[in-house]
Amino acid sequence: MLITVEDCWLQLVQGDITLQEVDAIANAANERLAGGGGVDGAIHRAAGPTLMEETSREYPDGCPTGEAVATSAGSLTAQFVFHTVGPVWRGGGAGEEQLLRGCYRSCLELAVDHELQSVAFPAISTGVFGYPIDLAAEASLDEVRQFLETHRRPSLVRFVLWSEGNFGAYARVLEEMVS
Ligand code: AR6
Repeated sequence: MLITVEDCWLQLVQGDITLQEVDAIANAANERLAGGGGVDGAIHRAAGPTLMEETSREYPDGCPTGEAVATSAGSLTAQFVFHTVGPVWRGGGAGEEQLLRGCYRSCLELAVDHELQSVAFPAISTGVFGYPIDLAAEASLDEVRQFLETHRRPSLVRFVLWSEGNFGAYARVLEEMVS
């Protein structure tokens, strides 16, 4: 599914983020940037050990929740990995939405700073961190749309949803958004 926002593309695909041919991919990391399971594990496995060497060297204090840091991307086709830390879902009253929005905004700011054309995102926080998928879809698609409306770049933002269910949830929200 693909829509335009100003002169940019906002796209949803189902698939594996490590295989995307884009300038940067976002990683759903933890505050220590210590690696882990889920998409974080997949990205580190596909990128190789240089990714962890670089995060440890450049960001020994990790990354706060809602923010993002950039590294190179090892063996991946992307040039950069943006490590961002989503909130753990605690019922919705602990600032989760603003923190999740912050993840997307921070990564898009890094993309603009590095003059990149394309960025791919997973559904941050919706796995181990337990953020409900429908609410995550609403917040993340709205934040990305607002960013593209304001900044008119990067040219392509792609959400890469791992499961059919997650793809469906994002597609429903995006359809609602354009109708
Ligand atoms: N490509 C795209 N999406 C994927 C892939 C993939 N290869 N693999 C999983 N997903 P999670 P979180 C989806 O748990 O909730 C880690 O241990 C998955 O279906 O990876 O932000 C970190 O180190 C889900 O919808 O991230 C942190 O400690 C989404 O990615 C913690 O988990 C996010 O699930 C972060 O938890």
